[in-house]
Amino acid sequence: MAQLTVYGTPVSVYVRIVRLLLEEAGAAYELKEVDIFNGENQSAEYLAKNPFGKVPTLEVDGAFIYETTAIMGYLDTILASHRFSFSEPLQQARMHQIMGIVDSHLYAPAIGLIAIQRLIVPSQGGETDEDKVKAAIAPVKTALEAIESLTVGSPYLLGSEVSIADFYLIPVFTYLSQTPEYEATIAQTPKLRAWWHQVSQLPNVKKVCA
Ligand SMILES: N[C@@H](CCC(=O)N[C@@H](CS)C(=O)NCC(=O)O)C(=O)O
Repeated sequence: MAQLTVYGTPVSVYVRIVRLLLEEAGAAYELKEVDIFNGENQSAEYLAKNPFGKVPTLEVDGAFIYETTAIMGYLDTILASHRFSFSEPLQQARMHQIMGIVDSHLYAPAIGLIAIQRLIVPSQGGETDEDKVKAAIAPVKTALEAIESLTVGSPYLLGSEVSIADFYLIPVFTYLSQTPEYEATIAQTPKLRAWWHQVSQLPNVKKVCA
């Protein structure tokens, strides 16, 4: 079995995405802290593993893989025989659409703006920038409503089996659901509301996203 090491900060959304798959697959792995809050991700040592200074990076027997989509595809292949993706082409396309929406349209407003301004800034003694939060609500709603239209929603986003699409969305919901903007952003997404109600209770979600 390959030796797996995840480099990153445990509170990172993308680190959590990778760890959800690892935990669900029952894999043995090591988590090595790279602190994105003190700039450790910009150290020469870390940039040699990931030139963009982002977390996570996965080390497999001395080889480094970065970009979460690549890491997830790799781990799904080596650990789970593609159990967390689909052989049916339309379902596979839906899964990739949800991953792409999280990457390109949801992460920045939901995490970079709402969660940072509501949860991180005040915890460090700063004041929430209400204008930034307000401006983020519409793009978050657009992204969540798009995901809603692609999903089955019960119990998992794409049906009876958990997939990489769920792993992508769960860490975003973990943070968004702790903010006062949550109710407004999910007002038009009843399937996602029901989905979150169920998946937030899963033991590995509690373990990784606590
Ligand atoms: N495209 C990257 C994005 C990863 C990402 O944005 N990670 C955030 C933490 S959730 C990060 O490293 N932030 C630190 C920084 O930007 O300095 C991936 O898919 O892995």
